[in-house]
Amino acid sequence: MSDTTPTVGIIMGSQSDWKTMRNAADRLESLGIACESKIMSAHRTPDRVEAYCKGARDRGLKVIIAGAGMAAALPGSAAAVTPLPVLGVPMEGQMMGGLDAMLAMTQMPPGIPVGTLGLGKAGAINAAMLAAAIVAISDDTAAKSLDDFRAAQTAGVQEEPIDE
Ligand code: RP5
Repeated sequence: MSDTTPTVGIIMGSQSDWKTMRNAADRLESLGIACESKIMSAHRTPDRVEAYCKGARDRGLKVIIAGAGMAAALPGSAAAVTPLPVLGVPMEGQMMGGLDAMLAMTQMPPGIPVGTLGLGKAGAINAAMLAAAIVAISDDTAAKSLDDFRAAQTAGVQEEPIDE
């Protein structure tokens, strides 16, 4: 761990999002970057979203990862009240496979951005990788961990395919 104080906040609209968002938490843990995971909803618990996001920078967070599905307003709601970078992870869903959530996150009005990742597990993992890169800008331990991870990932790719 570069520190035990969380530098990444993972928020999600529902318990049902955790099976996806835990992939972000797991990747950050494997990188030794402290994070915290919370449930809050733009629609069901708006006061919780506002309180958490307004206080996020003062508590030491550097970036927020927000996962949500359906109307997927959580990342935008978070971005509206914090100056921290907000990375959105759209949940895969029944409506157009989750495209509804992805479009909701990408179509932010100019001035309040959400950095939207891909759908589901891949998006959650890449949100963690991007959050790690943001933290690494000002954290040498995190930067070394990220460099090591990427080098190991590269080394793990064989040159020739094998029959499976
Ligand atoms: C969104 O509604 C949540 O992010 C979740 O993806 C979706 C469904 O929520 P539940 O009905 O499973 O609680 O706000």
